[in-house]
Amino acid sequence: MRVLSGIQPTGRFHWGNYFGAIKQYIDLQENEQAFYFIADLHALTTIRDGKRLHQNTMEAAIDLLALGLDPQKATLFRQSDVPEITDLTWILMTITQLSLLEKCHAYKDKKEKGIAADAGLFTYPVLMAADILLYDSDLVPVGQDQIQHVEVTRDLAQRFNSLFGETLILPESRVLDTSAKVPGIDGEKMSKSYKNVIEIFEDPKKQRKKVMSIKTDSATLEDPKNPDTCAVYALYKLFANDEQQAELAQRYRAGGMGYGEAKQAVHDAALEYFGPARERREQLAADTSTLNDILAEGAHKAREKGKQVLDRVQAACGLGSKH
Ligand code: AQP
Repeated sequence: MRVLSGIQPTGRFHWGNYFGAIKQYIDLQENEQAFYFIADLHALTTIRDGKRLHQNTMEAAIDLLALGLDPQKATLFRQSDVPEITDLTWILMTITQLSLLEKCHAYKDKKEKGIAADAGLFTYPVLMAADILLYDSDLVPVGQDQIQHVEVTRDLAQRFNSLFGETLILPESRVLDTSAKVPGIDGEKMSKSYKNVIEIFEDPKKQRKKVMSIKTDSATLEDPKNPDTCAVYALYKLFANDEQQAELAQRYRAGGMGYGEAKQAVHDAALEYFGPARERREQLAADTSTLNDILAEGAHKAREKGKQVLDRVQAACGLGSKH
């Protein structure tokens, strides 16, 4: 089975990216054919600074490797190193109903928050569909916010197949119930564009400050607290084992424990959890030539597969010379 997923280099990765997506990437590389890419073409809709985009892309690759992505097991590549992707995007664009894109919540949400929408942001789900379909992907590990885009991918593949004959494979999304929507410091979905993120590799002091600022209700120290509605508890659950989770939940319900103490527990647990990755990251950052080799090798493998599928698609719809 082929697993594929992409992640945007729009800033440093945060806990939502890790528990929603990256952790799944690492688990799935063990037994599946995994393709993971850094979505620099997608990031171009928000970053208009060439140096910064390049730098972010390299940092993203280092972060993924430090977090456990193994280039011997998974193929890691940069989206823009596979130019076939934009050929397939155009082909899919010609069969995409505008009404389908208007319904996509990533675009709708950003527009509602006053984030300027251009054609790139509006057509992002078509590029994402091409990302998935170009490699005959079966499974796409994502956070909850991306399920709709995988549905759009299925719709487009189905439409293409019904117009031109069976050509494209319909993918399934894979979402983990426990981390489908990681909350940010304001309790909303953790998201770079909502500026509520806690970055994985942030300086520990700065990270602590952010953790201590997580929004809670106004219950006093003595009051019993509800773990099920509390962002601090939701974040603690990501790092803790079952026993630790049950213990904190019990202390919440009993009262007598302040949110400050719970936040400190989140901070300590996160430092411990990502400690080994922080160390690996320092070593990887010092060796850019190995990093470039990994990305070049990944692009080569991804392109080989991408070319095969694009040939099939072009032949089906009458483009190019292969009929
Ligand atoms: N809060 C989250 N909870 C669970 N999963 C999440 N993901 C992102 N935020 C959460 C998952 O991370 C993967 C990579 O996402 P992306 O590169 O598309 O970035 P994003 O979704 O755009 O992340 P942001 O921070 O929300 O960025 P902006 O603000 O630029 O949109 C995806 O699988 C996503 O589901």
